[in-house]
Amino acid sequence: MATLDLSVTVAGLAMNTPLYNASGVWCTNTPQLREVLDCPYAGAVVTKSCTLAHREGNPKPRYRSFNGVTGSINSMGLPNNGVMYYIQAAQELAPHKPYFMSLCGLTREENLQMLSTLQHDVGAHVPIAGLELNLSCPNIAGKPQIGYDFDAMDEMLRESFECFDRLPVGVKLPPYFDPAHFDAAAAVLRRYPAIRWVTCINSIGNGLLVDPLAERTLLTPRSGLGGIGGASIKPTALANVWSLRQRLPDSVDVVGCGGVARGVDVFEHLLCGASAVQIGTLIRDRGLDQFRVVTDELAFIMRSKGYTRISDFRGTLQAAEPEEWPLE
Ligand code: RRO
Repeated sequence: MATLDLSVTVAGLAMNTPLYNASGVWCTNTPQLREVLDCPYAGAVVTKSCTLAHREGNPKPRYRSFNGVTGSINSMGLPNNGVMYYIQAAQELAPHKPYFMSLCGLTREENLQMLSTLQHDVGAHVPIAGLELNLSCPNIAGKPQIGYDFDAMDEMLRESFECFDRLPVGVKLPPYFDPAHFDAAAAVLRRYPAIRWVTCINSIGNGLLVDPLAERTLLTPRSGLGGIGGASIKPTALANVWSLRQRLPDSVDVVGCGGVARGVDVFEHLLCGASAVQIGTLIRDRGLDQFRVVTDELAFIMRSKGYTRISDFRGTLQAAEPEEWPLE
């Protein structure tokens, strides 16, 4: 049997498999980051989005899954250990695979301060592979998602690249639901050739889950509103991966995120043009061994189709054949 090559690159950084954790899942502290780094079926790790200072986040309950891995809702509220913690974690862990830091300052000044620290105060020996600017946290009261305000996003990126240029940078985008918004987001992103990847998508913001027996919301913070993840968001995630892949130059990788419960979901993300695929709800609810399960399923699909490497099928999605007698 031909050996399979599952290796990919994101921003030119080599990964032995296309899978890694979604930011926020299994990546808040050093032991969790170490576990992802030690997992042979994860090709990289990305940290929990961080702020300048440690944050406790929103009151609990702030995370619930529903129907197995069909869905999750969270209003974590950016609980994290602060930017210095994740810089030190990189140093301590000495990762042998890409270690991405996710940044999500509460204000513009906070983002610029974190970037300035990373630009000037972190030695070249600290093994951070790249930075992801989270433009799409849905869960902070009074802080709208910047990815939905194209002027603010443009301004944020302009200021960020004015003060930071020493590592590859990517952005985490919110889901878009209209082709005009894919166009507008891509137009902003194309203005910044330094952007090396976009991760699509963050959770679908401000869903509401109701416990009909208790007649209460499932979550406590923000009247129960929270970001929706899990299998039910796959169609939106795939639409975003595909649409941004079509609109961005080849120098920008698209990292898929959203709706991965099985290997076939990863296969679909890759067909839509993803360079790598992150897993959130499944790992959060069922554990890191799911990287192995999903990889085995992806490998089975590739073998059965005669593919030996990801580039054999990545981005090759075709339109449905027109039907002579459509059923609908
Ligand atoms: O911490 C959170 O509440 C959170 C963040 Br920063 C994010 O980007 N996406 C999400 O679903 N939750």
